[in-house]
Amino acid sequence: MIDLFGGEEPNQTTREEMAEGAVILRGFARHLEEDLLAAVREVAQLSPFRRMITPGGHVMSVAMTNCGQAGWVTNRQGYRYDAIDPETGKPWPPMPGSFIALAVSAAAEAGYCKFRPDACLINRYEPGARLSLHQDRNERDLANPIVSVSLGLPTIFQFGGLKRADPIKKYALRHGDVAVWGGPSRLCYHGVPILKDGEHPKVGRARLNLTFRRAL
Ligand code: MD3
Ligand code: FE
Repeated sequence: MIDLFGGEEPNQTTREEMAEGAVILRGFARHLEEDLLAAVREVAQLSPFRRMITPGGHVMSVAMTNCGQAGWVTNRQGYRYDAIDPETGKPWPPMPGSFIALAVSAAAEAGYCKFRPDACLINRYEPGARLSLHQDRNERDLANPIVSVSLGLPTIFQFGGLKRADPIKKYALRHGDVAVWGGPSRLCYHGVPILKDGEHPKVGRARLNLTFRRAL
């Protein structure tokens, strides 16, 4: 086969607008899959995936870890961002360079050219895991968008409105898709239904989601 791109994949992406301020960049992270998966493994070696306890006392079905200056944590006391991993007693692993570059370029592509993440929450869904409908409002300045990267098994993401009872739209999120949520969409309710069983060639029986935030 003739190598037209000198080994570099072109970052060929199609945009799908979900709502004002919310866009899916289809396949935006695909060419980075190897780097991203290796970096997830390195983070998880230092701060392992764990299932946290909600303020209501339930064990979450999604396993989580973090990297960056701040990490999202929950326990009986509530939700918060913390510089220290409560499991290791040490700071979260630094955010890998490949993560920062991807989050900054995806945000810029979506029109948020000043976004600089300081927190990356890594969610791991195994078959049966889900994340019920919620808003993300623990970040200090809600003017900053959230960038999310999907890897592994696909899901049908649930995207609602500013009120819990607003109608829900559904969007497939597949391996390599990046979504950016900002402006009027930043406080929209959203959730992830029960993950169906399957096997992804690079990720195995799981879906990984990286969410990049400006927390502090
Ligand atoms: C829409 N994660 O970690 S990412 C979360 O796939 C979370 O793991 C999901 O919701 C996941 O909080 C969804 C997509 C996402 C993230 C933040 C949003 C959608 C959003 C904030 C506002 C509106
Ligand atoms: Fe969320």
